[in-house]
Amino acid sequence: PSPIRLNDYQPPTHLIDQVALTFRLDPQATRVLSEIRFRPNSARPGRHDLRLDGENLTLIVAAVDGHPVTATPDATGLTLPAAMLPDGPFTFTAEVEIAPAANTALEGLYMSNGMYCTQCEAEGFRKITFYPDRPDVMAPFRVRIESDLPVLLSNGNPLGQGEGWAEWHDPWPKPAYLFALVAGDLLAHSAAFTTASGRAVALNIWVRHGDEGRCAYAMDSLIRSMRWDETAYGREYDLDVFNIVAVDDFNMGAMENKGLNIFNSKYVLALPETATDDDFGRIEAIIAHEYFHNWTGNRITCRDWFQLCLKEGLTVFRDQQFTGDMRSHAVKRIEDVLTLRARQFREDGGPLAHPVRPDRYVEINNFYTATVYEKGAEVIGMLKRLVGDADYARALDLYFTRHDGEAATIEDWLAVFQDTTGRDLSQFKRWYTEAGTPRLTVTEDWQADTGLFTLTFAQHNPPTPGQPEKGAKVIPIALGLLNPNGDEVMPTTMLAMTAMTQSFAFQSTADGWQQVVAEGPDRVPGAVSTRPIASILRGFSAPVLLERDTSPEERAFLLAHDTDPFNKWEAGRALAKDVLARMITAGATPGPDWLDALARVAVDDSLDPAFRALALRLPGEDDMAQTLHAAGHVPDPARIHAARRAMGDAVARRLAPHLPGLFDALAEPGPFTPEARAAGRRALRLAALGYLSRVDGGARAEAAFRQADNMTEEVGALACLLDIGRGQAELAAFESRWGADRLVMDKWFTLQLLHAAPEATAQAVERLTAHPAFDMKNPNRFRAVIGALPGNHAGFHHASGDCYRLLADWLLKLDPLNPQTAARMSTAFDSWSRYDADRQGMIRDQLRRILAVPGLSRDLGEMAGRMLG
Ligand code: DPP
Ligand code: ZN
Repeated sequence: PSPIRLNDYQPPTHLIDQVALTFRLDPQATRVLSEIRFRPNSARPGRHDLRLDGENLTLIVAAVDGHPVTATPDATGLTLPAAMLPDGPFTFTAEVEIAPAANTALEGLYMSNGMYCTQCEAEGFRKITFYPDRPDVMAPFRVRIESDLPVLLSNGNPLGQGEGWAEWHDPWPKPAYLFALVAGDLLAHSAAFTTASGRAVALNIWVRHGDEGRCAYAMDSLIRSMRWDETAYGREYDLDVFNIVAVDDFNMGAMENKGLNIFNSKYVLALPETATDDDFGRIEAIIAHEYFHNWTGNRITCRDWFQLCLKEGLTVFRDQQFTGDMRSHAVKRIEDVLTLRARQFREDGGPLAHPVRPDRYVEINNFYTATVYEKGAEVIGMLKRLVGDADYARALDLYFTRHDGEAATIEDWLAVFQDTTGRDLSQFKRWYTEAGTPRLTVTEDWQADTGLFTLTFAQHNPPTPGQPEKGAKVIPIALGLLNPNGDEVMPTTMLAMTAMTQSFAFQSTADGWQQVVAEGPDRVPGAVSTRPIASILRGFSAPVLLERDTSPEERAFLLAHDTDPFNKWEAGRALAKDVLARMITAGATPGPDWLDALARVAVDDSLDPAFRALALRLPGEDDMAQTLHAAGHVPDPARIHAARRAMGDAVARRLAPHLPGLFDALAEPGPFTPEARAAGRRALRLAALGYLSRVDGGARAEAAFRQADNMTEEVGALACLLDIGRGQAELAAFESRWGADRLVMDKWFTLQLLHAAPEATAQAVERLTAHPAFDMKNPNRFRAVIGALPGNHAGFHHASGDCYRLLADWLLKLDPLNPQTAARMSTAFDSWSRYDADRQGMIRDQLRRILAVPGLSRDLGEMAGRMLG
């Protein structure tokens, strides 16, 4: 199939004033009746055919203003020729039949555990009825549902309900991708919310019977999100009801349908005994994310799917701010950067690299990526850093007033910043249009006689598929200076780099260290001073690879003294990666300096336990493979694995005297609470238990597993045991305790795969996929096993190539049923070019094998093709 291109965008030929839908639900034969008020779009003068999208629909009857339509649908839709359309407004009516029970792709209207639900983003509505399925066609919807099921939901406000029917009306014009319908035997966990201006909103979380007791945390997160958006962005909710439904079979995390969010049950249901602290954190973040879409996505939507980052980047940015406010900005930032590097930098450095705003796609579902979401959020963070908080707030206010009710573009988004600040953002826009992670190198110069300290930055923007050459990016570089005593002598200062190479000079003055003009008549003589220590790219102020020739002593100094928590962590991280890289490439052993520095952080009670837990986490194997590859090495997965284990053992021996004390002191008194402070203590306690298990043979972890009264510690202790090759009895106990709980059992599947020995990983896949509870049709279960495979780096890349073959086998099995999830999971192969020729050949063989399969989906076909290059 040929790609769809941004440059080919044309406004719609017709707009819609009103949509009325009636659903007569039936698993095999649902009838959908539609009545759509069209009018010609004045932006497209002249008379045009009206193209309606439609896939897998059986057309029963259609008419224009009551005159039967004789045109017949093709495989992707129905064209109403201009000749049969009136000059002015007209009503198109249609009746179609669809089979939700046969819909395994989970796109459009489908069934999950006897309940009907929908997923229409990006292009699922065309599997429900004939419609111009594009986001720049927005309309108010009225929906009637006919079914014997007790709970019948759609978007907007309820109009009425009776025996076997319900009606809904959504007054806010919306694109079809935000349409939703749910019908099932559900129970609600309910609460009430009053908006700042006094609107009473009924809040409901709808779940299957038996799950109603697991909704309290999601509801609490929703209420906090609604309040936060009022105070942080001045955005209020705009309907009388807000419904959330939890669904077990869902391709994504959740979906922001207007007034009726549909969630993967994994991101709703939680009790202390079934959900980990990470689960609680993700529930809070995703509930917030989908709620925030009500303004950034729904009230203002995207003109076309190339603009996906307009809603996703901004909404991720907003949910990150929210989590920072709720928990800890420092910890949140570190976690976000870890994810960004692991997922987005990886994507940006391989064959799947694409700009934050792509300019072509074959299948839009393949562009719900780390680049669009996470780098999209980073770009907004940079914009905010460059213009400052006050102008960011003014620009957002302008965005909301100027574009409310519209389908907007990245150009519109940048224009509100330009109009607010008077800045020219044409260079900044490259962040949206050019792919690849910039490399930023820095060199330092110190003139003792003049007291001038100069930092010279050079940026390199590597080529990516289809983009050999790139211009200089605008890079905000947050900088602080410390003196050798460890005192901060220049607080965080934002430097804006705009050239390929650029110097910034600093001098000690009567008012402390300041940026100065390096040369020329403005130069004032500086005060006598000593050379400062620079803390560069504080808070990870730009998504770049910073390359800095720093001594281990300077890194240890920053780890001990930096006032910026991100850079403090980053210094420790860089030290650990240097040590590990030398262990892998030169067979070195970890030196006492690094181990001592790590031990000081571990026992420093003045530091947040969550921060200490992050500092104790060793660099991951995939991260090391990526880092070594970037440094010009060919990573050997087996060596990386062995070296990382040796590093863990060395840390365990060095920390051994402190570990029992740490572990015991961090036990939480009283009942479990999911809040951040307690979660941070548990994270450090489990980090200590992990190292302790390497020196005590697992005795404490066994006891911790038995005594755990929450899932965080139960699964955490089990992971410690599996990590040292034990835990078989505990796995069996876990299975017999949780066998009936799908969400908990997903953890059981994943753990075994992640902790399988490299040579036993393929067998683990075979054993787990043969388990009676493995169900490839359930995306969570498929992700729990097959999706976890690349997380076991040494196993996945074992020299036998068995796991490559197994992954390809499973992708090909899933593709006919659920192409979207198959395509998503195929990205495990995107790092092939890092490895040796044998592995490259084996992976490429599997990609070629996939590509050769007749009838392969557009989704998986596009991915395999792009990865082969
Ligand atoms: N728009 C959804 C989200 O990111 C994904 N389909 O929230
Ligand atoms: Zn989103």
